[in-house]
Amino acid sequence: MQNLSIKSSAEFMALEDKYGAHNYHPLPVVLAKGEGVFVWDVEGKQYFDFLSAYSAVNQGHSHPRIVKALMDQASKLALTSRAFYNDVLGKCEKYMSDYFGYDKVLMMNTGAEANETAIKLARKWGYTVKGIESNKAVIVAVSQNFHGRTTTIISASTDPTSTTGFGPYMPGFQIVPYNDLESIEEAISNPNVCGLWIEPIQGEAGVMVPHEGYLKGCDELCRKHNVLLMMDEVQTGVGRTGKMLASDHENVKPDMLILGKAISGGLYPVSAVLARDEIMLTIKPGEHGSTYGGNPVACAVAMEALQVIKDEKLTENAAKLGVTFRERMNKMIEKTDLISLVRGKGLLNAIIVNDTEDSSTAWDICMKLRDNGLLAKPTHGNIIRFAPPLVMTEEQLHACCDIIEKTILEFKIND
Ligand code: IF1
Repeated sequence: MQNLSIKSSAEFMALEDKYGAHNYHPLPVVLAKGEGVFVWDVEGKQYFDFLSAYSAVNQGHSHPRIVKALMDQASKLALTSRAFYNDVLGKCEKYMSDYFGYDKVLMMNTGAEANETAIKLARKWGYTVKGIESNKAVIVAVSQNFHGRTTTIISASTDPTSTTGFGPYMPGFQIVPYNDLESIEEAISNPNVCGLWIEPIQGEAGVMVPHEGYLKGCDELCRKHNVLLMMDEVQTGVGRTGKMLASDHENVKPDMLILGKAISGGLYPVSAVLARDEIMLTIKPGEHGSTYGGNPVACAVAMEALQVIKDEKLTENAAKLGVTFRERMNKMIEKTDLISLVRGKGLLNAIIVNDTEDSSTAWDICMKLRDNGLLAKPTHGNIIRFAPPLVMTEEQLHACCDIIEKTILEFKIND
């Protein structure tokens, strides 16, 4: 590896600024090590990680079991492509199908690719099973969605930051208001609709939790109108919200389950779509694929990462610590005008800062949180998302709440 003699945070940030695309505005901290709930910067300062790489690191940074699975497989057989069989993919497909209760799984790499795959499956099912006229299929999505960054996915986005300057857009999407079952029924009663595409909780939009019964209502409407319920659990899945899947909070079993992020515990890009045979087998050999999709390393990592979730009871821990976290935040909110509310499920939460969306207050609070040893980042404008690894202990969670409370109660706007 090139031995650049740089070592300070400032030098690393300058390097990224000079040689990297400016498609992010990271918090100014340069990380060099991660272990469990902790990360360390290049100067050796320790932080609690309260973002978990947007809920990809549910199992904690560099979980030893997952690292071992990665290294063992990588040193044996890393990539065959799907031109040939291998001795890992079938085991992983069975493991994941049994784990989530579906007939089959289609393995991809990123959450966006899994959502793209779900779009293609829904359309193919629409034409070959539901009987929609060729090229007339419509997928209904909801406002403030986030499903990834590809040009097809942003064609269903209502966020100008995601869409401006990237047209023309893919046709075949209809957007209805979020959390509104009436508008969903009106839209999916159109016989050309093949899928309803939602997140059970909207992460990027600011941890928007729908009203009780929303998911059940969506499912019932999909049954009534013969439309596939496509559930994007890329961010909410794998124990994050205190259930294995956020859909489980309402006992909803979507027709298509879209997973990513924490199915590999942050060690390797792995994503997947799970569905019953009637849907999955509409795609024939040669009609969809990916060079790395379902490769042996991805499969070995995914099976170990998912087993860790069960073995360490991380879903139950997220449920328990989530209650503690929201109780602590609500007590803090009583002592300050700066924060208006806390919302979320399990360990996917957000606080709403009492300032305008375009103010720098949420960012400034995150900068102070960084100084006090906790890393988080604003999602939209005045909302700060809090999503620590699910391996956190009760004691560590209270230490984090102490940091958040100290930071908020000492914070002076424009300080
Ligand atoms: C970025 C957001 C979070 C996702 C859901 C699919 C994907 C994501 C529900 C795509 C990815 C990431 C992407 C990353 C930041 C982060 C994010 F702010 F973009 F929206 F978490 F909220 N479905 N979310 O949350 O998965 O292709 O990234 O593997 O693009 O800035 P991916």
